[in-house]
Amino acid sequence: MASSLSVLLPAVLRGEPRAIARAITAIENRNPAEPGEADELLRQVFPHSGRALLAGLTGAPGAGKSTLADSLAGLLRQRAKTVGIVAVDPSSPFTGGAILGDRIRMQRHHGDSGVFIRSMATRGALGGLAPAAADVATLLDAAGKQVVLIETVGVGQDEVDIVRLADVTVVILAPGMGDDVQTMKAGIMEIADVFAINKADRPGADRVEQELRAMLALTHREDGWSPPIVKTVASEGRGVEELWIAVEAFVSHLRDQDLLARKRALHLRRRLVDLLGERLLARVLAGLPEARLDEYVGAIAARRMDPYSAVEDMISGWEKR
Ligand SMILES: Nc1nc2c(ncn2[C@@H]2O[C@H](COP(=O)(O)OP(=O)(O)O)[C@@H](O)[C@H]2O)c(=O)[nH]1
Ligand SMILES: [Mg+2]
Repeated sequence: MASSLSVLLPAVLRGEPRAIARAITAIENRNPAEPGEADELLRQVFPHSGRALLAGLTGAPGAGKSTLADSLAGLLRQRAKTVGIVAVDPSSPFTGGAILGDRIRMQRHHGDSGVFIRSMATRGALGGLAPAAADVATLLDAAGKQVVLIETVGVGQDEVDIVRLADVTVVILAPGMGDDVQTMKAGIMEIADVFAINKADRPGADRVEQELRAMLALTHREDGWSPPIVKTVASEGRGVEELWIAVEAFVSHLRDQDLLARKRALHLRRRLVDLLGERLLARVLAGLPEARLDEYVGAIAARRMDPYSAVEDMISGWEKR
């Protein structure tokens, strides 16, 4: 392990695509109960991270997130910026859409080691997708990607958590998708620093914009920022430059107000607490045989025990080990 890591780490830091891909696979397969190679790797890459701009792209399935991420990558490459894309897509099975989509998208940037694209699907019971996505973003950052785009379906809490690790969040809407502004999740609306109304080539884009403006007029943000609305046609690259200008304007706003460092510290704090929770849970569960867990469940179901006492029991059992 140590020797393979000593080869892998410098290759990751040099931004070699195959090394990055291998490292991500190790992150995806890591077991929180048994810290191993991936954890050692993450420990060693971490000091090299913190330089990239992390931008979240979220919105309903089919809104055009992947297409937009692709167009943005193209624009950024023209400006000689290196780009990483992490697409978190719990809606597509791991062997299905996400991976196939990656292959198609990678072809466009084929032979350009300045772009790295990777999809992740839902992970198993332990760990969760948000921490894994955060680790992958850190890895791409350390691998020298100047901009890391994190694409995620804006539906559940897990997805909101993922976007919460970004410096700037773009919420993507599109006309005629049943994702009317009124029905958008409040949580998603709150995290939008910039709105993209994609598929502006389709009828209804103006109506979406009007609804959005009406809603934004009622909201107030503590950081004094008014989220701009940019219309895009991602499939043709239209509006993509304007979108990036809006993203950069928000980041400048954060910098000017001394808010960027504070926002990042807040994100690190959340990751730290999440990691603590993940590791503690893994350890407590590792010392608890399935049969013992079943006994608790049986006792609770029969109302001989309550879940609160059971948890206290499990924790004190672990502490005594
Ligand atoms: N008409 C039109 N179609 C688009 C536009 N952007 C993306 N699409 C198409 O919408 C579909 C879904 O796009 P995709 O990027 O996969 O959406 P995602 O699920 O949000 O990642 C694809 O067939 C795209 O080609 C656009 O601006 N206009
Ligand atoms: Mg997508």
